[in-house]
Amino acid sequence: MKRLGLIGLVLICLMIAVSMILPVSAASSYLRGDADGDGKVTILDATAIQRSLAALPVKSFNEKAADVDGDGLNITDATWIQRYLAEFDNIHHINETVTIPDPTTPQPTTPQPTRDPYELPVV
Ligand SMILES: [Ca+2]
Ligand SMILES: [Ca+2]
Repeated sequence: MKRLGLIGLVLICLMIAVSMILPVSAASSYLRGDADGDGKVTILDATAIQRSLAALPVKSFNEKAADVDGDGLNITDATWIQRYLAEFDNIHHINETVTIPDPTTPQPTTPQPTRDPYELPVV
């Protein structure tokens, strides 16, 4: 019994040490269309959008996930989810995970071509 306690203590110390060494990413993700945040896209998500737009109480609401077409939250987002559920189309990639990058992590940049400032333009 005493030995198991010692092993548990060593494992806890090891987990703490690893968590301190490994960088922690602040990146987060959500499921596009999962407006109520229950981990799946259902008709309840379209209903949550409709309720939110009507200023009715919504238990849980993720506006980023609800705005499936990226133009701001409106009734069209509920329609896109209904179309997806009816297997009509899915042009906005509903039910796909969207990862928000950590804003403190530098993003790779595309090198810009350098141009000679004294170069004459090609006519
Ligand atoms: Ca949902
Ligand atoms: Ca929208």
